[in-house]
Amino acid sequence: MTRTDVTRDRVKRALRAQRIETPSWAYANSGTRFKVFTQEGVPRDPYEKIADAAVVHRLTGIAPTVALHIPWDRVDDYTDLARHAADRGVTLGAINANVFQDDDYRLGSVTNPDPGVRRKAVDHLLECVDIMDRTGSRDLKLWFSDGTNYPGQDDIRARQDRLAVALRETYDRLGDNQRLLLEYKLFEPAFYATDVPDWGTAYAHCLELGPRARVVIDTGHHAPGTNIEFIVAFLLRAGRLGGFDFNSRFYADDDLMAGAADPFQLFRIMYEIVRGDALRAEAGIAFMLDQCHNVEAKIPAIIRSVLNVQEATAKALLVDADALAAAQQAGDVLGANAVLMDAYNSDVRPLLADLRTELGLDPDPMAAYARSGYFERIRAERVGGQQAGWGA
Ligand code: LRH
Ligand code: MN
Repeated sequence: MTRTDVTRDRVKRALRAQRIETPSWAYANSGTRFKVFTQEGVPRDPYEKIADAAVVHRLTGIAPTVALHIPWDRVDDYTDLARHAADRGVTLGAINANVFQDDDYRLGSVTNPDPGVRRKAVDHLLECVDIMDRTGSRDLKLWFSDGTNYPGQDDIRARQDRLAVALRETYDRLGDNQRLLLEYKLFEPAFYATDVPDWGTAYAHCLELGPRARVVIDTGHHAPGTNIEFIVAFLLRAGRLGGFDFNSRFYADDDLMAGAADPFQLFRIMYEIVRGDALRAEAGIAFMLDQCHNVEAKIPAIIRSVLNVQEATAKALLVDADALAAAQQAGDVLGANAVLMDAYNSDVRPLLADLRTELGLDPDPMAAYARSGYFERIRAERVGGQQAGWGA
């Protein structure tokens, strides 16, 4: 066995364990404040969203869970929904709460000056934990749109106190195998101060809560120029990285396909994951997509995104760790950088095609989807009814 063969086997072994969670809402209509363009064949309910997610898993082999968003995915019988998913080879993943679409939340949800509004918001978070008990989900994912638009609009310190109280009550409601994942975002919809604006604020609240509170990094939620892989390395070292909402952006929270706008950034992020030995399931990192396919066909866009994360991971696994450590130790700046760039510039597509063949999958999932006739079928079947969306 040559050194290259050993490396290929090591990389394939690690990739076989990769798991990426797709978001139910990415299969539905989405858009911007200017327009939500509808598309043919879009799901009308969580059952159809899960059916589409199952196709992505069937073709990629590495997307076995689907994140839900409440109330967008509210159903009468979550046990039946979990059975529906299982019948199609997938399981229900993180439960995303939604306290950002109700008129009562104009001045905030859990941070609102009005205790009655805060009570309503916390009750929704607790309802989401009830749903997790029925879906068997491990993670409650919390993103708060809470913030202010003008200096003086509200007391920044008091809002942090209100947030901490709400998080505490929710955290204490979790079951032993359940976790709270706190997502931060620099701005939007708030345009002056966001109550959970950055990783430091999320991290501090998680430390205050307890060991089952971790931070989620949405790759679209940072100021331009932010070194996201530094945040990854830091939170991994602290044992407080809970997961990712992968997407990409050219400007703000564009929610474009992961790896589409900045594949090198995605590689650098996955390199810190590999370097931190955090790709394996035991590390407890939830690798999720959080995207909106406003103009492109949704299922192929999600397949492409899963493949983009897989490619970035394969390249990160190719980094010659010994050569890198030696160059870093020697202060060989260009040498060290070259080791990383060598991996990044490697064409991993043949290796991934082989891996899929070994897994009994079509080596080209995008082509396999196009040939499957699935789109033509759902376009014909899903006529009438209300297409699913954000309901915003
Ligand atoms: C907020 C966010 C959050 C979700 C929503 C769909 O921008 O990233 O993760 O709840 O998108
Ligand atoms: Mn997100």
